Amino acid sequence: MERTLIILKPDAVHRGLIGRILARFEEKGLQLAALKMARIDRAVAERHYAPHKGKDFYEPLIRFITGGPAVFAVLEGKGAVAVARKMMGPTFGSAAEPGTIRGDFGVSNRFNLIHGSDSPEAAEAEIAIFFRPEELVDWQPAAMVWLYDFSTGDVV
Ligand code: D4T
Repeated sequence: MERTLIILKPDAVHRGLIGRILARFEEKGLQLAALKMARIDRAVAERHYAPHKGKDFYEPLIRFITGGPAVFAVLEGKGAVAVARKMMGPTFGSAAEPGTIRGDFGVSNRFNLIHGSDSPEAAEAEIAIFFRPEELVDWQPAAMVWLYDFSTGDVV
């Protein structure tokens, strides 16, 4: 199954939204493969946001993401990268549709609560930054056979 990396940013942690946001992914049927809390240090933040270096929002963004604890989760599921991105909504809280995480919980165009990998390749690279291989737990939810139809040989 495809994996994605989710980061609950310091605004989500400080606002007490960890449980509510993770619950959405659990309810959707994406399964947790790893979970931890840590502070993102400046070097990691600079690497993560390297494409934005030089932009006017770069320094405030680095301050924000390093300014409190964050929660890191690896989620698994069919098309997990795209499914999670859709659930998050677009970058700016002010523009995100109700029903999405950013649309329901935030209004800021910077404090946008959550990061999700934007491709399976990016997910593998980001997971390797935040987790050691042995921290990924290989398991199947008991309800797996009711999450997907496996009866045809495919995962539908
Ligand atoms: P991340 O990478 O944090 O998941 O965000 P997105 O993938 O949704 O969006 P992004 O890379 O375009 O932006 C990264 C981060 O920068 C903040 N930001 C962005 C900002 O403060 N001002 C801006 O004008 C933009 C475009 C918000 C998210």
